[in-house]
Amino acid sequence: MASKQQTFDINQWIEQLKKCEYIKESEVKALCNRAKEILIQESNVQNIESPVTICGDIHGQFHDLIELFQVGGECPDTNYLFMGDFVDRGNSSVETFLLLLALKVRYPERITLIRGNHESRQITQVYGFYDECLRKYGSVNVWRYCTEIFDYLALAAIIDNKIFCVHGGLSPSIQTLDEIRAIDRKQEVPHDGAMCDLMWSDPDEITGWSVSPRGAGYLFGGDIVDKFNHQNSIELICRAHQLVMEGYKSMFNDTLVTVWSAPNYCYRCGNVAAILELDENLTKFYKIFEAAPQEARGPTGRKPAPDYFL
Ligand SMILES: [Mn+2]
Repeated sequence: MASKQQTFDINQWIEQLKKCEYIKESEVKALCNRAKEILIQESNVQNIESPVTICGDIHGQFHDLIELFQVGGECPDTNYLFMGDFVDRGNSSVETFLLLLALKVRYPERITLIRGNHESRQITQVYGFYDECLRKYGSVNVWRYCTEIFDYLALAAIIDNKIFCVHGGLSPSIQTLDEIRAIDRKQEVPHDGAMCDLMWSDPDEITGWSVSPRGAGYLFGGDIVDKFNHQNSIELICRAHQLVMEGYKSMFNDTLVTVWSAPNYCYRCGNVAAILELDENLTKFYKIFEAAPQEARGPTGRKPAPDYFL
């Protein structure tokens, strides 16, 4: 007998989403409910084992995400860690986030998603995701389901207890990983404090801490990284959050690296993208890729925001 109960066909949703077709609102709701059950179990600093491929910002560039999987291998054949900023800026934040979330539900041990500063109710109302949900679904329900899931995403990850991964960077309020583990993360990204800094901070060629021109988070120098890494027995900090024209950038004698995975950011920056593959010995191998060819992406929609500072 027909019932109102939503059938849960995760494989079919993944297939649809991979074609950049968005799934029904009721299916998004069911997907988010299942994702919540999985994400709530994860630590603020999610433990991951190598081998794993680390990715930076995607920003709704769906066709470039498909290109990323071509370059890095499909999930679950390749294990993935995505370091946040799945949404905003690009034309397909809905399909991008829902595909990653569907892969998380289907292969929870094979893909890790951590939160970026754009996984926020406030930021997504300014930089595109809110408008895109409204345009594609005719209501804000999908935006509400997704932003609720954002609150459950891990804040950071640690690979083989040696490589610390976070969207933005360090915080003057945080000395140890245990202090990150103690944060109550199930909330909107605050305007200041430890949780905010992890998503907003940037490394810089300075000593100590400095005010960030972003208006949130801090700038931190190599001495801060040395101290944090030493205190937590970490070899490397891996983070995203800043456009790098070459796709990745190593700083402070290879103790910190930025990985950026949105090629030709905002469809106009002309940069290449990178992913960082770590084998079971944590040997690093960067793979560089360019934007998906124009014929793969269809007509581009709305113009990107005039600045790309966030
Ligand atoms: Mn960011």
